[in-house]
Amino acid sequence: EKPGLELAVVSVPSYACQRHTPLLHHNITLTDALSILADNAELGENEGRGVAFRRAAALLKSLPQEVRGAEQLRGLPCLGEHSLRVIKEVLEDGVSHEVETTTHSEQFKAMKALTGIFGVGAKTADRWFREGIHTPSDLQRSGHTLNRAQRAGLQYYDELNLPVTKSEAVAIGQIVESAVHAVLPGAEITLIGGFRRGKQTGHDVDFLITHPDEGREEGLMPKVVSWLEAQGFLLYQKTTGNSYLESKEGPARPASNMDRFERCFSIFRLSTDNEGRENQTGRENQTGRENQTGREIQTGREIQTGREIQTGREIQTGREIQTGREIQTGREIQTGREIQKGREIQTGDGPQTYSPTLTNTDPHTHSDSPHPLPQTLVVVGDHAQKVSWVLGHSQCSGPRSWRAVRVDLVVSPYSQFAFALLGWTGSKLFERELRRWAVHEKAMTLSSHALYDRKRTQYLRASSEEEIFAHLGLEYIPPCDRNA
Ligand code: TTP
Ligand code: MN
Ligand code: MN
Ligand code: MN
Repeated sequence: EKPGLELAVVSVPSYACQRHTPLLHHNITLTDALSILADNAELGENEGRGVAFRRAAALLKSLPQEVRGAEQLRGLPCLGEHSLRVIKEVLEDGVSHEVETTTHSEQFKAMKALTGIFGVGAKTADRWFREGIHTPSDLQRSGHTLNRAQRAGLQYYDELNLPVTKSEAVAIGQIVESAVHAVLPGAEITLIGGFRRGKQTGHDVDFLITHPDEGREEGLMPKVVSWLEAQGFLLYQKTTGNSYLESKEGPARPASNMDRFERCFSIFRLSTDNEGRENQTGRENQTGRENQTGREIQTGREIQTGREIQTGREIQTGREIQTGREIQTGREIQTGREIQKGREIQTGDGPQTYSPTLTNTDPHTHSDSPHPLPQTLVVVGDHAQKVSWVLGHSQCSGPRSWRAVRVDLVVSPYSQFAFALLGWTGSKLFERELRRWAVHEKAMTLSSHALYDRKRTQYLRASSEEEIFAHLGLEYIPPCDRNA
């Protein structure tokens, strides 16, 4: 018997929601390979295949030690034929041919770059790719009519692809709290998403808002958004009303990831200098910002006129250090790595020179100069907006003291809070597995609103995540172990 066979003896349950999956795990090389194939499948809109790779990767993330040989995998669930083949290849050769081919393919690179634009999904990216648009700068030059989200996504492309740090998330949290408490005292704000699972960086910051007096939360979002807008904190927002009550659909719509809460997808303008950050809470801020800005208040315009670029670059440089550090600190296994990978694909630079600029995504320009983009003014949409990065060389102003950050806000009635919390903490695969477990093993439907027992034909109430796990007959898995 070879040493290491003990892994096969360990019995591993097959649903990710039955397992503890920590952020840091022992099989990163293997899970990185599988997630590239999952990404590729999802970008090709082959969801089933994507899920198969994600389940295989999640299984490996939950193992207590590094897998060194394929024989250790005997008896483990979730490993399909294709995933096993890839795992074996990586174990034996260090790389998988299919993964290498994928990461180097023009289509994959283009789809990654284009779906990296906020507001652009796989369908749209694929259509553009077929038209020969491979990069955000190609898109910019194409003159395509973009919707409001996509225009913002293009305008803040670089920054939105920089990982959001935990301290930035905390600073955003203070702003959100000021806004919420200004319009509804007593409301409760909870950090959800990846940061609640213990990630040190994220692609955005997610918050769940509720109020102990059921009903008080109704119509809250437009007020919060107005407050934030008046204070100059929002670069973009799209608010959707609560459609749960009006929906005539059956209980706890099965197998859907979308919920019907009042929500807001936004881009925040986060001050990045310390002085600004201190002022960034509450009323005072208005003044703080005016002082500090004089220049920046014009930013509303200037964002579109070129200071930004400069600033964008500065921020990037400023943050490179941070990013590099984080990559070393054990990693942000998700966001940071992906970006790092994206960069590696495109430039091959070391992590300390990470620079997620558009130039990196352009195969014709990346090696030529640090700022190879044309010095042209480009008009996007009906508002004349110079897209920031096009003005890469602009010297018209000093360093910018803020950055753009994606923020998701969700409002839930108090009675649904536990379900919303569980549904919005993630990971996405963990959520999917919870719903699959509920349906297939318990004849229940779980959503971010409710849990419905189909045999007893009744809703099961819960005021905590622990109660929901108990209803589902699952051991409680804390947020930090939901990183499937
Ligand atoms: P994300 O913010 O997309 O992911 P994340 O926070 O886990 O990772 P990252 O650091 O990259 O931001 O989603 C957070 C959770 O919200 C995820 O579990 C899925 C859930 N969610 C919904 O329930 N409904 C929705 O419509 C969306 C967009 C997300
Ligand atoms: Mn998130
Ligand atoms: Mn080149
Ligand atoms: Mn989110």
